[in-house]
Formats: sequence, structure tokens, C-alpha cells
Amino acid sequence: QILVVIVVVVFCSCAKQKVFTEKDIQIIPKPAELKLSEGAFEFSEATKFVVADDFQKEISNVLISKFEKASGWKPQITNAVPNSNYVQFTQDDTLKDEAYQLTVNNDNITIAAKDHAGFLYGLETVRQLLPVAIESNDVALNTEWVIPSLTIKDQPRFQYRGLMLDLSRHFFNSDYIRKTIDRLSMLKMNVLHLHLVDDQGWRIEIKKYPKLTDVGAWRVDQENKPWNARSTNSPCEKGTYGGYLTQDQLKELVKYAQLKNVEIIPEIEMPAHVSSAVAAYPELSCFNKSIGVPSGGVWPITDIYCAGKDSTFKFLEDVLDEVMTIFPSKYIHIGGDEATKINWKTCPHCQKRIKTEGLKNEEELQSYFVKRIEKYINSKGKKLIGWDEILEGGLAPEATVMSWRGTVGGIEAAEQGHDVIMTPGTHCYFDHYQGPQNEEPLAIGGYTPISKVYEFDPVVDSMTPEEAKHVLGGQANLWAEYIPTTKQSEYMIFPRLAAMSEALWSPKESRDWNDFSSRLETMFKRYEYLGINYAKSMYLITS
Ligand code: TNX
Repeated sequence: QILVVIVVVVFCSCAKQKVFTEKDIQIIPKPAELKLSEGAFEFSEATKFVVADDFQKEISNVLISKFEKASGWKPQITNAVPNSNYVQFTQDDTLKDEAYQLTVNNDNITIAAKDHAGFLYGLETVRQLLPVAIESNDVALNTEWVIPSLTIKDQPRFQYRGLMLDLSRHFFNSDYIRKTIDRLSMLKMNVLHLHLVDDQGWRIEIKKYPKLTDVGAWRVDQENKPWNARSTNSPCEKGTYGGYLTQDQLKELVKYAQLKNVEIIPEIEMPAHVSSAVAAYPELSCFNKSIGVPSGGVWPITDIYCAGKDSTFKFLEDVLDEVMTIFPSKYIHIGGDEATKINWKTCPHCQKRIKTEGLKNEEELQSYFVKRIEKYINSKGKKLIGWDEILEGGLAPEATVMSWRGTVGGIEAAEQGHDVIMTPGTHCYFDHYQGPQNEEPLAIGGYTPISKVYEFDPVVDSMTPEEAKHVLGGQANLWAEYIPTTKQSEYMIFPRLAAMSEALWSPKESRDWNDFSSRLETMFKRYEYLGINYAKSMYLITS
């Protein structure tokens, strides 16, 4: 007997003998099902990644390069299954979209999935099972690269798990967007909605209309001053603050995002929030008025697209044509929010349109506008998303509604049999304060601490099962009027995005704030290694 014990001790490293408990599993978002078993897998220099295709190879290489930095050694990739000590991917067509099953034992790790997303997420889970030092850029001495034996069966609760970045109010470049894509996919989030057009800057190169970026991407004033202290370029004055993404840059981002299972959905605002376009091409507005590009969140702005001139629609179709060559996404977001329609009331073109189309008022004219654009988008095989104002005056037949003024618009759209993405300001607005205002950087207002985000449920209790089926998921929105730097953007996004990811991915029954907040401590350590400027406000609230 003594001999047996000695043999076992010699063969099992101390690390493998460590008894793991559920508390050691610190994954966000929490997996749907997890069963711990005895034993553990230890990564070593000899561990091999067995891959069957280029995608598996690419995602394996991402983890391998982390090992290279953090452990100092480089696991290899192979096509043939070794005798032991390997990570392998197996195809399982019975699993759901984006689902994976992870099996870890002393000898090997298996990730089973039906699609790329599942393989990727299985590996992201392996990453989160590893010691946080896996994120280190320097060799972490004395680290045992061990993960417990277990089985995880995991799949998302919602198919749409998004974050919106507003690139208009302040400009953020490709590098930052790329990092954000990595961070989304670490949390199993799968949509990045880019708000590319707003009053304060046009951020996407459109070859047919170069002034959109020559003029519309630049303004005089970068600062995040209070609303009433902001300035506007005088017409023709070109500002020095701004920037835009070229089509090539955007295409590269799309490609990168695909590897991370993130779909980039472009938003081309219309008919309002378009001063940047009107500054470039005044004829797009009702009275051809020359205006400058305003700073910050100057509001309200009455110079919106003219809904009466056919040339406005020609312009928008041309723009959308180019947008659709860049973004393969199923959806195009056309904004539609906060249109101050004062000009339409006195514009002869708009009034004529109202008459000839038999419309009642300007609200119905906006609905005509959106329906006409939807027809065009649908004719190209794409679907339209709009903010909940697109309900006013009648919803376009195939439209998906993004509900931001609470959940009311979303509920109404679902009742009408339309798909819905819930982004109510109460839980999803990351431009709001997240801690005591006197301790926080200047923000737009509101108060949405991480505990509130964690409570978010895109499905509203009053919905019937049929209506609930129309809720595709939810999204966090980071409006950037008060976000001049990437550091501050990170601060507003993290760690609230972790709460959002769990609200959208994990089964509702497993939600537990205390459990989540203890797992978050581990995530903070990851964020520190990754150089993410996350907010520590939750400590300020609880202390
Ligand atoms: C409303 S949400 C807006 C944005 C602002 C945001 C500030 C929405 C569709 N429109 O233009 O940036 O509030 O929180």
C-alpha cells in the first residue's frame, strides 16, 4: 500500500492533486451547466493543440501566444491526435448555435461545438479557467498552468449580445475598436454596433461623397464642456478635432471581428442627427442652409435631411451601397431617433410629399422615410434596425426595433410581431454615472451602477411567450458626448460590460449578485494585466 501511495505521489504533480471547488471557477459569463470532477489538466511545454481547420488553428494561436508570453514556452499545433497531453476540437452538429461542451480530464481537453463561435467560446472558457497570469506579458514564475477536471455544457440565453460605441461625439480609432472586439469576445458578446454618423462628426469614408469626411469629420472643439457652453464651427470653417475610418480600415475590422464571432453592425443615422452631413452638403436639408459641424451634444438641431426631395434618397441609397460593400452584417441600423421635424412643417418639398403620398402629418412622413429606406435595404437582402421612434407613424414592415426609451417601444414592437433588441436607458446606458457623482469623471447624468446592469432582463414579465420570442437580446450603449479619451471609454465600459454579458448569456435562474461580484474580483485581475482602465466604483458604493 505504501508503495502505491509513493507511486501516485511521484506521478501526480502537486498541482494536479489540488482539490478544486466551485469557488475556484471564476468564469464570466457564468456557464449554463458545470460539473467538477476529480483531477486536473496541466498545460506544459509539451501540450499540443490538435486542429482540424484554419479557424481552429487561428484561435489556438491566440492562446498559444499568451502562453508564450506568460509561461515562456510555446505549445505546438498538430493535426494528429497525440497519446496524451492535448487540447482538441470536435465537431458536434447536435449542439445549438454558439454552444460548446468542454471536457477536461487529467489527460486532455476536448471542446465540442457545431460552429466557429462554439469553438471560440470553449477556448475563451479555457482561458478563464487558467490562472489570471495567463494575461501577463512577462513570464509569471511559479505559476502552475492547471485547470480542474470538469464538464461544461454552455450556450447563450440570447442570440444578440451587443455593445454600441458612439464614434461621432468623440472619435475612436481602429486600434481601440480592435481591442474592444477582443474584450467583447472574452465575455462572449457578439455584436459591436458602430454609431458612425451623428451631428458632431461623420466617421465613415464614402467615396462618392468625399466632403462627408473632408468637412463632416472635423469640428472646432474637442472638449467635453457642459451642453450650453459648446461651440459650432461657422460654415466653411474646417475644424481640427475629428477623424474617420477609411473603408479599408473598416473592412479589416470586419474581418478581425469575424474571427472573434463579433458582428459589426453599422449605424447610418437618418433623418436627424446629421449636421455633419448637412455641413458637407447643405442641399440635403430642407432649406439648403450652410451650417458648421457642432461640438459635443449641442441639441436640439433642426437641420435634418429633407424628406421631400428625391435627391436625399438618392444620396442615402448611394451611401448605403458603399456601406453594404464594407459590412456583410445581416442588419443595417438607420438610427431614426430624436428627429425635430420643425423644418418639415414649412418646407415646400416635404409638404408636397405629405400631400402626394396621402400622409397625415410629419410623423407619418418620417415613417414614409424609414419605409422607403427599408425597401431599399431589403432589396439588397439586408434587414433594417431603428431606434424605437420608428414606431411613430407606423412601423416599416420588416423592421427590428431597438428600444431605448425604456422597454415600452420594444414591448409594442413585439406585440406587432417585430423583432426587438432591448437597450433601455435604465440598465443599458453606459454613459451614465456608475458611482457617486462627486467621485466620478464628468458624465452626461443618470445613474446606472453595475448592480443595476446585472439586473437587466431583456424579456419583460408582461410579454407572452410568443412576444418574448421576438426579443433577440440586448445591448449596452456608450454615447460619447462626455467621453473624450479611450481611457475614459474603458472606464465607462468596464466592468459594467461583464454584468451585461452575464445578463445576456447565462440562464436567468443562475443569476446571483454575490456570486457574480466575487467572480468579478478575478476579472479585475485580468483587466489589470490587460491594461484596461476599469472603474472601481462598485467599491465606493458598497463601502
Ligand atoms: C439619446 S439613445 C440619444 C443619443 C444621446 C444619448 C445620451 C438615442 C437613440 N439617442 O443621441 O447621445 O441620448 O444618453
